[in-house]
Amino acid sequence: MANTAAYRGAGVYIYSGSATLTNNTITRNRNLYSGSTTAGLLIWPGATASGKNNIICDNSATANPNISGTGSMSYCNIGGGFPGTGNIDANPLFVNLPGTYCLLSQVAAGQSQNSPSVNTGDPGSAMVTGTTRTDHVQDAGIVDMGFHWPLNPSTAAHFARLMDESDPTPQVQQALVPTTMTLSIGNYPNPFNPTTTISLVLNQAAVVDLKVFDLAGRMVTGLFQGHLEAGQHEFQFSGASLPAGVYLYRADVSGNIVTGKALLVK
Ligand SMILES: [Ca+2]
Repeated sequence: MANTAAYRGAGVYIYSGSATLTNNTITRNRNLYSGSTTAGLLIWPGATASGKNNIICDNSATANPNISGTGSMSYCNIGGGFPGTGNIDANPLFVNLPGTYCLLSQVAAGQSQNSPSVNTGDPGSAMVTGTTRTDHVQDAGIVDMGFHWPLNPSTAAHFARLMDESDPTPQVQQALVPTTMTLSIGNYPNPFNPTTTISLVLNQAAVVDLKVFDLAGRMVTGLFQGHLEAGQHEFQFSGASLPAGVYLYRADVSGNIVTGKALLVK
């Protein structure tokens, strides 16, 4: 999968519970949000993941681009490395062809060398139906890491369209965020000196990033970053050490932006 996200976990974002990932290729995911973390596989605190035979490489984010969180991975190729039996950190040598991509370079398919992810999956894993080869031949021997494409190239092209998000617009994680998000934000008192309370009301749980900026667009302070349950939440903003003037606060609520103005008088 290759996607963009406005916030975190552009590829896979495991928000709660426990997930198992086997034979996935998670690559070329990008986070466009400044300061974002982990574009490949993000395992949120409290959630867990286990998996094997995955390729998680070449994702792009400010920090921990490929994976972060608590997980048990084995026989995976993970950029930057990850502890676990059989894990490697190596260029997977993808071969991209029209209609498909992220096939593994394989001598058997005519390439000059084998990808390090060929025949290095878990030797105890059952063989996956499908191919990682450019010549559309069923995987054989020890299972290869990564996604196995359908043997029929026309079907593979269909999968490519499903999985390749070429739209550069940041995407909200639709599968994980209910579709109807309603929210409101405000502050009181306003005008204020020296402290005001910013109130954010959510109708559902969300990942929130609340910051304050001056009129020149410079960030003054970050007030909150993390998960919030549905309901009303209050944050104190102190202007004690700031010059009088207008300050803008901005909350990114799982990709939805709300803003407000606070006037500091002295
Ligand atoms: Ca193999």
